[in-house]
Amino acid sequence: MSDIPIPGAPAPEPPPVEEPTEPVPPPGPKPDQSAPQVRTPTGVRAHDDQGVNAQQGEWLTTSGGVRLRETDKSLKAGERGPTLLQDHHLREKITHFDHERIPERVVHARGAGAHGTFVAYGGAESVTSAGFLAEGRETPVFVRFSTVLGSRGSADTVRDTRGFATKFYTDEGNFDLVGNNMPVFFIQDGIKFPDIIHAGKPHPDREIPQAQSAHDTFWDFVSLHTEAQHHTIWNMSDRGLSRSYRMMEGFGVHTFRLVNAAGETSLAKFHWKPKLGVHGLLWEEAQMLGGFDPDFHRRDLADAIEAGAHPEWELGIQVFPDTPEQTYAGIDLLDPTKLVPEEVAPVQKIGRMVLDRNPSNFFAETEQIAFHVGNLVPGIDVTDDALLQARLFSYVDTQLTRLGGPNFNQIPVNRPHAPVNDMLRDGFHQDAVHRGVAPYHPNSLDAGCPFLAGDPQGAFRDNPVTVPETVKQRAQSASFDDHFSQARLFWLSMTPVEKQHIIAAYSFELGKVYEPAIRERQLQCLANIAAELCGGVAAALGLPAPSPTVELADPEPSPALSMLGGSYPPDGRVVGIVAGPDSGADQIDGVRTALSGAGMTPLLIAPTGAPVGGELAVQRTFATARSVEYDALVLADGASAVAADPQLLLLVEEIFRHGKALLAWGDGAEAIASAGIAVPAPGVKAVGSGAEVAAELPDLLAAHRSWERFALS
Ligand code: HDE
Repeated sequence: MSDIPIPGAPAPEPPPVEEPTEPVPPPGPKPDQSAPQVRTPTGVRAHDDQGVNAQQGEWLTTSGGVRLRETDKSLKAGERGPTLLQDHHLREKITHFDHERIPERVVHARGAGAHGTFVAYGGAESVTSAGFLAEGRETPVFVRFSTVLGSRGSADTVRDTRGFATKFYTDEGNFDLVGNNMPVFFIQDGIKFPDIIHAGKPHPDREIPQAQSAHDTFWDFVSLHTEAQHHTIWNMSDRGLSRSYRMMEGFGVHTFRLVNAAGETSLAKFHWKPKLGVHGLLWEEAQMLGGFDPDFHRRDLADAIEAGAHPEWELGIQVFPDTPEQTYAGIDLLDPTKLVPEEVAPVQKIGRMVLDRNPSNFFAETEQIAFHVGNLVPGIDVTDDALLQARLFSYVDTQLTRLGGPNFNQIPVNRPHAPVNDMLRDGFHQDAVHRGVAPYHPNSLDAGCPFLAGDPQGAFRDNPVTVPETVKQRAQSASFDDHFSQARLFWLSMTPVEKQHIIAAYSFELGKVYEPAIRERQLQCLANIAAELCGGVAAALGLPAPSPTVELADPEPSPALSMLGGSYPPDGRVVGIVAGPDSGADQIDGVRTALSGAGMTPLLIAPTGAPVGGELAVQRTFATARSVEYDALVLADGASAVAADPQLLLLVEEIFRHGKALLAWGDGAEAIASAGIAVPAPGVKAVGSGAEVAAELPDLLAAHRSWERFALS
């Protein structure tokens, strides 16, 4: 029988450890340091090459390297007397501790990251000279995913936009693609950013609610500043409730300018397409997870990578001619509240990214990584999008406070893999010992070094764009005034069940708004988007549905905007296996092995923590298992013995209510029937033996949920 370590499994009892009296080389990892006990399908622990000891040497020292003879008692005047100021070791230890925290990001404070590799397919050479996009070129990357509004300790599963920021450590320097999981933004001009964020953050008097948009100030702002309405409908869709960071699209949002080797320019939008499809949580699941597992997305990403289910995305670009108008199919490419439907401008795939390594230290890597939209490589440039222009300023500025000075690019996770000769000097946290006397240009003392690259290798190339003679003004073009047509496009592109979720989301959020005038103003915005949407929300709020104040044509729906449809692999999907007290260990072990082999993560659930069949470690008891953790539930033969247990009934009922797969073998089907659920039903199946479970599950998980189960009103 194979022995597959399972995430969360009780660690084997360590031998009693006595405190050594002689220095010895650092011991191997303690069981509680070797987080989650998951193997790759090949049986190799992903962490093995990283070194998990907190300390590398044999002796405990001060930060000055002096060996310590005591660290448990402070220096006192007598056994019971006051502590002496001269205790340098105490002061150093406490002082360092006092300064362990740095300011959290003002937005996107809550996040998780991973290392990986990007491999270019080629094909982009005709539009960009960026070396890392040349065919076959491999580039190391670090990706940080995040929510926007919440503080660093907030729950992962709140309704929000998600950040999707990628640092490419290219041979030509760092390129940062600092995007979101939604292709449009709330505002058209960066000068409005503090306003939208102040409106979305907790109210300044009580500092509540945390990581929520369901409150007065958010809806006050977006209903007044109606260019936010398009982004807002994306938030109210299931895109605002990602199932996993691994199952999100990513978007550069702005239009960028690409430059090829001949100096020809085109405009482009960046897209990340996940191999696992785009999937959401249900609102009820998201709310439950906020309590049961606030770290759900962090855990999911790290567990999947550790288990060898490495998340993958393809990078794609939509390319447009660089015309003086900078529009395409009537859409203003400088307006970040607008997208260009994929059916109008197809997304051309130019490479693939795989995330395959978890950070070794969250603070050093995920917290200290500093993205910057101005980190551009030759061949990729910015446009005059007024939102992008403001971002070019903000991302360096914010690090000066957050990372404590101007040398944050010397922090290992930020360090370019290309040689750096920047002539920037001194400042807080200067790590380098620069030599010589001529950090200036031009110089003769260093033989003129370093030299300027010039075209075409040099970055920040000023493309010969004609700027018409104009006047200084705080204004924007009239094309930016259309705030509703693309929100309507989004609505019309949804399937019925997605529309139902959007109505429910607006109803919930506006139901939490106290000020009647704000609710009514937002209903007016919804009337301008679609009568069906407005009617549904108005009915839930018990308010009359207003008539539209703008006349909108019906755009051609864009099926690419819907999350439904398609069939996806089960990589990293979490499957609960419920065993009864007398379930046989052999069959259950066989099912677990087969599920792990197929890329899924099985968790064994039993009434108590007693090993199943006397030998299989249990990961969840009925007291600790809750349905929201699983994508599917399997009821093992022998589960009928506990079919009447209220905790199991709740588990089965919630899995069914949330449209997730239920599978049973042997008498396990009785546990499903006890919950009043017919077998078979859509996504509910009984099979003859455990051997059939692994063969059936991928099909049941392919569409994420059994959407047929959701009755549409
Ligand atoms: Fe950001 N944004 N942003 N943003 N943003 C930051 O930079 C800002 C915008 C995005 O994982 C901050 O290092 C302004 C759009 C992501 O570390 C800050 C404006 C998009 C992340 C900042 C925008 C983003 C940030 C906070 C309007 C999608 C997380 C900490 C002009 C395309 C990066 C930091 C990470 C982070 C400013 C608008 C995405 C303050 C002023 C549009 C994914 O500099």
